[in-house]
Amino acid sequence: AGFQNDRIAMKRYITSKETHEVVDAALKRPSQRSSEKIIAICNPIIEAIKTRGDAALLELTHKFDKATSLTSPVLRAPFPESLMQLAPATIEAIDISFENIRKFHAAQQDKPLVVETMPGVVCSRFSRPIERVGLYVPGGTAVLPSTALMLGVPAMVAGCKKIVIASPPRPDGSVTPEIVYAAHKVGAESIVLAGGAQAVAALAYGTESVSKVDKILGPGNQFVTAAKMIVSNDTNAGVSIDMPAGPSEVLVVADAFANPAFVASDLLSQAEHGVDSQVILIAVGLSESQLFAIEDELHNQANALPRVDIVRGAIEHSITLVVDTINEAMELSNNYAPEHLILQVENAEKVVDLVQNAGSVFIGQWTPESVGDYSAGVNHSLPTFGYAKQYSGVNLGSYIKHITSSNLTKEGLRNVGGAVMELARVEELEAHRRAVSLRLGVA
Ligand code: HSO
Ligand code: ZN
Repeated sequence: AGFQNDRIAMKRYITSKETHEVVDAALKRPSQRSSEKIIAICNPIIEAIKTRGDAALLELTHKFDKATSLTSPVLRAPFPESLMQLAPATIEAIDISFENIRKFHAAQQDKPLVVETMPGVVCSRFSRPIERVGLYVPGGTAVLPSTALMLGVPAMVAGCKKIVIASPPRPDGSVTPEIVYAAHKVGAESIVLAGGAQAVAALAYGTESVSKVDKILGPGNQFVTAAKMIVSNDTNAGVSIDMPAGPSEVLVVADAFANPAFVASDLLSQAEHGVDSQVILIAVGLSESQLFAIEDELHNQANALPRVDIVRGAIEHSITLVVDTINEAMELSNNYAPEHLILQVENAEKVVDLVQNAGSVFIGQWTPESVGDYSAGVNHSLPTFGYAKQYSGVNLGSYIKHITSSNLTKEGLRNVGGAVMELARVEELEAHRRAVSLRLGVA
């Protein structure tokens, strides 16, 4: 009982009173179970799928998802209406979100480029969709039909020919109707009723009933992530992945203009994802009483949440950093490279100029992260664990390859041929040089 009454509070650091080392250590992500161990668990699972296909996939699903009644690992489109029975309000919410996500990702389509680099030398770039994509929609402590939309809508917009969704079934062998409805809306060809490394392997190599794909996207636990890494390193699989994934995280920058209740609600909406989630508050020039107001809100709101126990776990390794200026705040934020960055500060729009590393930014007090998680139109599949330093979140480009072309006239070959022949000579690749000299009738 004593435990239940413990105050739910993030550890507080006044950065001006701490060394750099202490602040950096405080901003370290909670460490992950050693990836070697996870890889050692995943390898035999992947091998089993490769060698025994559907039979192994079903066995593993029976074992890990307790769906012992499941007899076929794949549900093929068209999906029966009976599997997408939803309340009208749910359908409306999915439809609105679908449309906003569609609009935002459709606008990301780039036009073909054509550049004449020299007279008669025309270089072009055009795009084509990746033909077959596998979208992993996690199960676990929450059902995430929103992830099916975030991964599926851009695939549909990009024009991917085959969209395969994989998601662990419920113990009764069924998929949540919201996921089936989302799969139907994005035009998925099938739903693979499996999770974990086994689902990833099935998508990478194909089985009797699972279609092999060219790219696997979507978040997942450490086994899913490790399996994605393993299959993408296997040249025999011929499959790529979106990005490495870690636990979800948010960093909120708040100043005296921020509403303490709003700030707390944003921290908690990320904290409820999992005990391994990390939430960080950077408080800019807040007084003791302002800090206390946020902490009080956090404690009270947390205790009213159904997932308070998960929140407690996440908050245990979450922190507040108190800084003096917005520049300090943004420097810390850029170093941390948060998946989600929420700016609840005066002139939040201006502060966006200072953002160097972040998955997605939520600007101003009327923009909770949850609108981006579901319905605003931006994608919620974002780089975590500091990977926002080098990765973009899932976007239309994630489903597209760019192909370049060159097209020369004889005049063009005359204009550029000298450079080609000289570089071929330097590299001592005579056939390269002759492919030009022969055409131009020169020595
Ligand atoms: N915040 C999560 C996405 C999500 N939230 C799904 C609710 N459902 C990771 O970006
Ligand atoms: Zn979320």
